[in-house]
Amino acid sequence: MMTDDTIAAIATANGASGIAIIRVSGPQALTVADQLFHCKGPRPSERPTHTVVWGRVVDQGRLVDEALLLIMRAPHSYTGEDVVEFQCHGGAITPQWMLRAALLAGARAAEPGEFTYRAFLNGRMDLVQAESVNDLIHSRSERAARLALEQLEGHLSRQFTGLYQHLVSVAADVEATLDFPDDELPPAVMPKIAAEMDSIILQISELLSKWQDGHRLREGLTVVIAGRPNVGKSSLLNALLGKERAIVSHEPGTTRDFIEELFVVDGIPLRLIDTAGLRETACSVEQEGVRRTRDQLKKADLYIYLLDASQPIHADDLANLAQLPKKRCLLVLNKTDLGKSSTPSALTDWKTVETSILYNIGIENITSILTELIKSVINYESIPTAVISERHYHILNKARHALKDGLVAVQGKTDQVIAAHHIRQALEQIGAITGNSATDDILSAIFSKFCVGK
Ligand SMILES: Nc1nc2c(ncn2[C@@H]2O[C@H](COP(=O)(O)OP(=O)(O)OP(=O)(O)O)[C@@H](O)[C@H]2O)c(=O)[nH]1
Ligand SMILES: [Mg+2]
Repeated sequence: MMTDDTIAAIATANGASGIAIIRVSGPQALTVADQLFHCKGPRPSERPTHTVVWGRVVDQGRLVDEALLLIMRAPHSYTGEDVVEFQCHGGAITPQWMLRAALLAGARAAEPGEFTYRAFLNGRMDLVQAESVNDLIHSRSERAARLALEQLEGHLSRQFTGLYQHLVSVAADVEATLDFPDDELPPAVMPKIAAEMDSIILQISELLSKWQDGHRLREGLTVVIAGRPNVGKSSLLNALLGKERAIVSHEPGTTRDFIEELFVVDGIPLRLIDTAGLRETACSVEQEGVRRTRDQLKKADLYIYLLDASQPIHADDLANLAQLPKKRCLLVLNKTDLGKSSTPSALTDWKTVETSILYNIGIENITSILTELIKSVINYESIPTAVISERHYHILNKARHALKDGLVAVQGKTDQVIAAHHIRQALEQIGAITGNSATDDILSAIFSKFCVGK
């Protein structure tokens, strides 16, 4: 990516919309605006920063659109460079014309993430904050968005920066010991360094322990809907989603391949999975469906197990339930409109909801118990400081390894040079998180995931 040229992109989503925004950033941004934008009074480049002006965009004598122009001069802009934004009419055509006009006036089409990359290079945000921009855009639930926003505000960056600075001071201490012959080193020095390293390892471990929560919050919890054929699993999926997503039929064995849909409860994204009914069958396609259901059952976070309440419980149900973790499972006794058989005593201490999904009865009770279950697998309190990115997780793990090796060297007094080497490694790792020591490869891997215009 180059940064001394001027880039342009449509910053809003494609499709019919009232307004679209064309963003231009770089040293020539105001020149591009001067060429395209015709307004009363001074030209864009003669106007102060943070002003808005109405005018017409004209490309080679042809009117492209009426638009508002926003002027944000360096360094007070998203990228830290001169930025102009055209607010024009949305839709499939006008924004494309506007972009083409900006390109003809001297800008270059931006690559994905290039605006945020420039913001990073110009010190407007660190790498952790830049990543959160992408997380925010792709958030699938309110809580995930709030977490990304906290990260953008620097919450997580501050923790990493603190860690980095702590590590820098330990590294300096260790390097200083290298200048001493072993027998002249004051005896308190190495134990103090070891204690510092220990506390950093602890901090990293704490961050890592919260990763699971952050990760679940972003990717969503997997909730498998299971049970014997024909009990109403697909009906439940449809009722929760409020749409006819899965085929429902009175024939047992209707669902074969599993069906996955996103469903948000209490701000947490859930990946609801409707599965093939569990039974022995001669049909090879259904057998494959049942095998896939069992696969899903092994890796789910939460379970909804349906029973036909009007029928006496089947031995298979008891066998299936014995495989599921009681604390993470909701038992749904469906078809109560057809009558109620008594619940076996073995199931009385399971979380249970009675429903008649066909008549839309009891669905809210399912969502409220799901909320309780979610709380049992995600620690809501720890979320604001959760490490959510997989990249951070892997780097922190490596840094912890390096530090542990370093600690062994310090404690065993094997060799301070080796200890210093491990600490430097850890320092480099943590630096790669915030961008203090990120390589070009890391940077392009991060920013290429962005959409164009961000
Ligand atoms: N009476 C009654 N019928 C229901 C209820 N819920 C679902 N059904 C009916 O039961 C039949 C089976 O429903 P599905 O949702 O297809 O059941 P399933 O568990 O997905 O079945 P498979 O995909 O075959 O495993 C359909 O005819 C539904 O209309 C209910 O609460 N009461
Ligand atoms: Mg089904």
